[in-house]
Amino acid sequence: MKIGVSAFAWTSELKPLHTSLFPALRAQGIEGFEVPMFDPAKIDASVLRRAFAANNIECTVCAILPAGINPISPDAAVRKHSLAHLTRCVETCAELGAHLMAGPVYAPIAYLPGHRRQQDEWNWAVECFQSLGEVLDANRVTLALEPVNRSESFFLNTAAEANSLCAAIDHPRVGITIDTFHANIEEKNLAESLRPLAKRLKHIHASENDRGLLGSGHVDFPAIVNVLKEIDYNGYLMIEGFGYSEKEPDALGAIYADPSVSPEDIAFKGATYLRTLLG
Ligand code: LER
Ligand code: MN
Repeated sequence: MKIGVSAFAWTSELKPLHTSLFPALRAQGIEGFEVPMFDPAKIDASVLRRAFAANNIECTVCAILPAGINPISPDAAVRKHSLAHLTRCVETCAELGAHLMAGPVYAPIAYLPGHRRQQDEWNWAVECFQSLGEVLDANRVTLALEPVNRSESFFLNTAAEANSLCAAIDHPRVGITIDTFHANIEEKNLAESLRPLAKRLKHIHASENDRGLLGSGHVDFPAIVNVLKEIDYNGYLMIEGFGYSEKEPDALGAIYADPSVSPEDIAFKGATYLRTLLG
């Protein structure tokens, strides 16, 4: 397993100036850095790609759908536009040199239409991600669909649901991200919920129950890491937490993080904690 950190610790809007963080990340043994992608056109892929290569850091992406993009919309025109958006996201991953795109890309965050998931919506999601398969192959990108908790989506909340969706899509480049923050809310037994995913599990967002410092809350990371070892998971433990810094007004942490926990604490102390568990 490899340890990485998401830019979300510092910012939702990654700017080329954030590449100045990279040498310190590498010096701390952090191998991967996750780029949040809302609008792929806003990402300066060539600058970032050079900085990743210069610092020997692997890039992964977390795509989050902006307003107007919705693969499970009842409007066929919106669904078509959404596939085009996802295609641009995957192409931008390739430009960044990333081979993995995580994120809840089946629907926008907080798309809560007020009904249970319907069969049409499930079929539209399957259709969308099957259609994306060729683009994933051509760009050598794996899509790791991320279930999120019920206040962010009605569509995919649990590991078992994500497993069923992936089985229906049935494409080798479509797998699953499990974010321990969301799973802590939705699973009866978080660690055991990972076991049936086996090879479909492509990515982990390691996140405390309050999105703060790993090991400071009640997510049972020792049990999670044990199951990951038992299923031979060899992807990232990508730290997705939010720190507080006056210098980072675009961070979600600026709104709710513990003021005594900085973005660097989230990354460096989090990585040290995970390394201890990996042994
Ligand atoms: C993205 O990785 C995530 O976990 C979502 O909660 C973002 O809103
Ligand atoms: Mn996540």
